[in-house]
Amino acid sequence: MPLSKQQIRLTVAQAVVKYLSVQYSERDGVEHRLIPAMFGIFGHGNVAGLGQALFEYGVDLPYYQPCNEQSMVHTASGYAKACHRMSTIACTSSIGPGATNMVSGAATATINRLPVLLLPSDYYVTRYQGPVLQQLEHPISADVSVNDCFRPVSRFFDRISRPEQLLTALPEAMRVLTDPADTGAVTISLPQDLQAHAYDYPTSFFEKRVWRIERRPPTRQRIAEAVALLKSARRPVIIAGGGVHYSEAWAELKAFSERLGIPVAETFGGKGAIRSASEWALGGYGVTGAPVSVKIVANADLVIAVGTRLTDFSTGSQSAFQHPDVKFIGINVAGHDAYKQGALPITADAREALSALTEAVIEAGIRPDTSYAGEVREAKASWEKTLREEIYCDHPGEAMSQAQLLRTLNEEARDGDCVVAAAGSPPGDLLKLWDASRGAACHLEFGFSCMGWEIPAGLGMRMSDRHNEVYVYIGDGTYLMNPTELMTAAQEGLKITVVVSENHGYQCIRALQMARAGRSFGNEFRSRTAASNRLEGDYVKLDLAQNAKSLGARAWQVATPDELRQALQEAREETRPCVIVCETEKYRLLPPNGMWWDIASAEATHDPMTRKLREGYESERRALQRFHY
Ligand SMILES: Cc1ncc(C[n+]2csc(CCOP(=O)(O)OP(=O)(O)O)c2C)c(N)n1
Ligand SMILES: [Mg+2]
Repeated sequence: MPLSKQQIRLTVAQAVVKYLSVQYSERDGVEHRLIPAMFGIFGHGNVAGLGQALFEYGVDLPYYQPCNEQSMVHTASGYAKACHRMSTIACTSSIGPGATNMVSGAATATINRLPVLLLPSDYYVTRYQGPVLQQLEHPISADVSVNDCFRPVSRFFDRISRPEQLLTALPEAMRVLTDPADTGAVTISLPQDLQAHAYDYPTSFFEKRVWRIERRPPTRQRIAEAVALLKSARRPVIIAGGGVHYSEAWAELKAFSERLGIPVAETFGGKGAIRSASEWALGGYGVTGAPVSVKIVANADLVIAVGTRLTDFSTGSQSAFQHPDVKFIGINVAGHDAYKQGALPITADAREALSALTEAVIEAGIRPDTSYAGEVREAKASWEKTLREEIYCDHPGEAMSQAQLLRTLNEEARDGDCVVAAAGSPPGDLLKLWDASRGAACHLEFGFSCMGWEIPAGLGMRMSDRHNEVYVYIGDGTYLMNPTELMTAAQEGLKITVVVSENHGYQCIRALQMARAGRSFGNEFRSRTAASNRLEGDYVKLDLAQNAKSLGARAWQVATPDELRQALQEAREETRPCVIVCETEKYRLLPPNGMWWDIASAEATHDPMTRKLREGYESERRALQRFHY
């Protein structure tokens, strides 16, 4: 039965390409192409399907070539993050390992609520060929494939088994990608034979379609309830998360904070939510945040969480909120997050909720408490003193510290540039030290904290902005895990500047290990010694700069802040991808801020060191942890 009079005969893969080429997003009257490009690595699963389709129909859906399927998903989520979720990139993989390589990318995107469209290939839908190369056969479930691994890490999953299913699957995929509460990885599994099967699709399916990214308004009743809480609060604080960026609620957040005199602490996702200098900005907050924000939050009687998931890094594993009568307001597009901590939930877009709240408090005549302003000022001044005297200073006989590295990078970054980090000590260091009020944005992926996200995500950010510098700040462990997208950056002439802190190991994990187990084990890049049969020998000599050169980058090896500054200035003029390897002091990580994190020491042990640490852990847990519901 024809579905409409006008039809066009296309393969399933050609229909996907044609459909994606005409999808748009729109918010506040501004339209963007929802999916302007597709990344992919071809194999037998997609070369004759999507590969052929991109070649014949891909004029408006340019193809990009990554080096690794996980990386291409990271590129897509980095791109989406920089576009504040208005656009993303599609990713096609072959079946089997190509598909499963995308699973970590999918989880990273979903946890960070970043839209990505994944098109893994799948086994033969027609079955008569028997198992195809790379097919996992499930003995009692013939319709299971490795692609079922995508289900828990996707916000929408469909396996297409007939060509006409695209008519419902693709619109639903677009709806989820553009829904602020539901968005994340969307996976459409495409059997390899089906990709090449033809069907007479209605031509109207390929007409331009615009998907509005809705701003959900708050209800009047919730705003009134929030005003009542604000009226009686003496020490309110705002915890700003990634939702502030995604909603582009920067001005509304600042206005609300300044009008009411409420200090703002920023989570990893929310870093830079206060974009210009403000006496109420407390900077980065959480287990690795600045001590000033930790102190103010600990004593707050009203915590207003805006667009944050409140993970353990923000709650200090439920030790952070110490005021005996602390109350919470949760502003979030997702009900799941708005209700956390037993909060008064305002299930709404951050910008809408903050402007409604500001209007309502003005009407209610609520005035800021001036003594609170003095306290905030003092706490900030004391942190600035610590920075000057203890953190940025030289330590004789030691290599450059990561704090000195970061200060140099911060000083060299200009308005419009951005810095990217996800794992190791870099995201925590940036959260604590990066001054976003200088104009350079800070994109931290700490939802999944996926080592290897940084370089590909930086590439995605570069794709969204070809003018400003994109700095990727990573550790040596992270560089070793995934440097290969430097080749894609070179291939596309997309410059990113990667700054690597070479401290010869997974030093942030070693520091945690020393605090909780008390013994260094398995976290440094050292060779095996015969005596202990452990990795306790010499540090392995690496030449990461040489490695980066081999992948098409220009590279520098530096040892001092001045050398780093010089390299950063040269990198700014460069068109190729750049990698600056900085030797840093191994154990000179940034000092902790006093916030607790529930990482348990071993409950049973013969090691006196570990036993002592366990005792400390238990007494801290008893003293600090409390629950809010
Ligand atoms: C894919 C992945 N594997 C493991 C981890 C756990 N992990 C977190 S940080 C880290 C060490 C990172 O080392 P490096 O990049 O050198 O940074 P440093 O700790 O030295 O600052 C590890 C292994 C992770 N976050 N992601
Ligand atoms: Mg390291």
